[in-house]
Amino acid sequence: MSISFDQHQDVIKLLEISSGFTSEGGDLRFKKIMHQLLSDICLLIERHDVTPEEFWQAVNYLHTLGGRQEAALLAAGLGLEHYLDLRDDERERAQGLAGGTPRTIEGPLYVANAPLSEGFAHMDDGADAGEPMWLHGQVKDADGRPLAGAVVDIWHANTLGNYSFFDKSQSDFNLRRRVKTDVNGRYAVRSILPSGYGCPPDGPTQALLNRLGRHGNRPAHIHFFVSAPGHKHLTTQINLSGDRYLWDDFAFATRHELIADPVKVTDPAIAAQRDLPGAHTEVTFDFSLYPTADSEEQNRIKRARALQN
Ligand code: MBD
Ligand code: FE
Repeated sequence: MSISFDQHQDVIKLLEISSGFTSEGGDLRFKKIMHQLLSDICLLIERHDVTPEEFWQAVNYLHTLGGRQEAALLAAGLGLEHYLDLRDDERERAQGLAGGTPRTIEGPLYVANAPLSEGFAHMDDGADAGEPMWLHGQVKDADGRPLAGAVVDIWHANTLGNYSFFDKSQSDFNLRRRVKTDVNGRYAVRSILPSGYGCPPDGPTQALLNRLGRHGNRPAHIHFFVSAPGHKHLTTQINLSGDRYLWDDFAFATRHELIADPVKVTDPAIAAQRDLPGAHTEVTFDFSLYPTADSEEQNRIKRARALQN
């Protein structure tokens, strides 16, 4: 062939019609994006000489991925969610709005409207005999002043790496709480030390990762949304030092500034002060929130989540 297939007049015409370029209605930006997507798929099929069998295998894969509600999990595992973070970081740098605690991916396992309390919350229902964890810290503004009344929305896995709601063996909102910071900008929770997450071994995400020769594991981590009026909404996580996957996270969420060091506390006086039965692990993490550029206080982007009703 002297002429590349994607330059073929019939293909050009086909993609223009299928993307709606020759139709009146619809959305022009969406048409352009679909045109690019379809052109790229055709080019990929040509370049790699994708067989019809391979093509229909991919289509069936999408059916399975949707059926298992793993599309957002795959987006994390392929690094696309982290890529969006890199773009947000770059945009903030370019606009001179960078600063504060770094963002990192939300992941696919958030559930909205966890119980809200003032200053302190007990996050675990007691069903998991994990290592007791005292997680606490302070929320500050860009000048280092404590932010009272900030909402710290926390979610994490149990000792098996599973999250309530998605794991139906756990009680509703287990290991999910929202805490409002006190007058000194402080939050504190009693919980259990989480274990790292692993993709469902029989699921489509892990199947794809296997074919890439990759694992589907994350280090032990704790998720946060931190928000306060007039400040940028922060989506972040802390990853716990000492975990073998700390720098080998399949979802690329670890950042140097977001590593927390769990500390063993054996002093009975401290345990008593915290109303804990005894020895426990303390995790301390402070947040720095920067002002928002727009007047909206809730400027968090709505994202794809597993259907939760
Ligand atoms: C998780 O717990 C998680 O945080 C991400 C990003 C992906 C899968 C499971
Ligand atoms: Fe997670």
